[in-house]
Amino acid sequence: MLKKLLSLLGMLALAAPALAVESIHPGGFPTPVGPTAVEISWLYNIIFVIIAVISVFVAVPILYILWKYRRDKVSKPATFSHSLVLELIWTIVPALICVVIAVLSYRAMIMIRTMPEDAMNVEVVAYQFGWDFYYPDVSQGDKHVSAPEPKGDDPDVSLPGAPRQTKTLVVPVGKPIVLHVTAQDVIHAFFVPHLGTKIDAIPGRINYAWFTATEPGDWLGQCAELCGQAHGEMFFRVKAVPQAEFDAYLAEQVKAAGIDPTAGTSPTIVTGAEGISGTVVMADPSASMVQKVAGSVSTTASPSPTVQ
Ligand SMILES: [Cu+2]
Repeated sequence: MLKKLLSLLGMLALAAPALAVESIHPGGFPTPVGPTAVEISWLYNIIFVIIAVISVFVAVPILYILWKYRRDKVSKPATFSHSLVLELIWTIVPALICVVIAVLSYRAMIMIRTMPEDAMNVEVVAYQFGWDFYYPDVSQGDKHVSAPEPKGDDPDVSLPGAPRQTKTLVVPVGKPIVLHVTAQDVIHAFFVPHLGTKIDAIPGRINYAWFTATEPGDWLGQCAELCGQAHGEMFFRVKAVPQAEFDAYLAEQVKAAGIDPTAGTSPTIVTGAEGISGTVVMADPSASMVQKVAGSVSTTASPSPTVQ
């Protein structure tokens, strides 16, 4: 009987990864695009498989033992107190599994948190209830190149009687994009599931995230931090286009910002806490847009209300 049970457990354990991988996409992660999304999706799948196998190994013996040792079959309880071998196994094996998950997670975290060197910078300013995207690499002094206002309604997020527009962040295919993210009012979060990018937009500070869209596409993003009445309508899009198409798009936005591309210098991009030193940044004409927004927000805690 024990042999039969073990072979059944073995079969279930072998089938579990296949079942797990099959069931991931419907209702799970969307098909990942780019290295950060692939890394997160891969980590999720591995952990899912480990958990599925553990669940089978725990649930099946419990059900079997409940049935096998039910009261009308075994009236006398067992008298042994412990088993050193069993206890060693069920302490060491879970500990090893936790170490494996920790190492894999840490590896993914380092990869996601390390900004690539040859990236294009994009600044993201979230507000109640929308998004602004800036291209600081081609901005000049006080002239900030930004993504244009949306033209027309977005059928994917519009409801009958409630048309909605979505601002689009256009990026070139294959180019790493470093996001410098802040907020004007309350905490928001920039979230594009397909690209594996999710980062809080916090007033008074600049957060960083990166992604590379490895194929052309148009993906819906949404605010992922409850931020007020219209939080559920804070959609945006990230659109990846070939480099030549992107260059033409960017040239148009540079022109719209009133910039002469042959003169002047771009703002200094600060990738550190020094970018938000309040008035210093505000007074600096070469500050980039997120530095200005982050620097203009007071991060001093408000005095606690008087309790009567
Ligand atoms: Cu929100």
